[in-house]
Amino acid sequence: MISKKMADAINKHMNLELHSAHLYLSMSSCANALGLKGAATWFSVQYREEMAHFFKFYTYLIDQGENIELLAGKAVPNQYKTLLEMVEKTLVHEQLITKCINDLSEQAVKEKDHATQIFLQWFVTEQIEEENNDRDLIAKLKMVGDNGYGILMIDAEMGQRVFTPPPGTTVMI
Ligand code: OFO
Repeated sequence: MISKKMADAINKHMNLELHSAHLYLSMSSCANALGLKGAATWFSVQYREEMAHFFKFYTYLIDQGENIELLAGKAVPNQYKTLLEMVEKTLVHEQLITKCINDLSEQAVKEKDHATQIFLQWFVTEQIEEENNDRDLIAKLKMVGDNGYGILMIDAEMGQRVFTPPPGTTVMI
């Protein structure tokens, strides 16, 4: 049993996760256009992670007997000058997602909705990792500045990232 208010808030956030997926898929294509194949891989893995997050929310609402509502997606930017700009924008976006997850958690506490509180715990922890990954990359990119060799080293490292489906996700991704 979930309140209408809680279900609506989760539905809205589920759509934001889908927006995140589009944002990172677009960044993947922009990284590719800059000749940074490793970064393109990193962002495509990020895209798949966001789709997994989307499906976690989707499945939760379905399991709670709710009908999901897909809201029309907003267009995402497709022009970035540098990899640093992309990763900085990624961090800002993830900070917004963290705030949204915290707001959902607060609402679940207020409503004494224990099931939703437990469900959201995974996302609370996940957001620490998401922001941390971005901060690490920003620090490295600032360290190398305009040095092409340094950027290529970071690009090669980013290309090592592989997608690991988060626990409880289906094979829909
Ligand atoms: Fe789903 O964590 Fe990023 O947006």
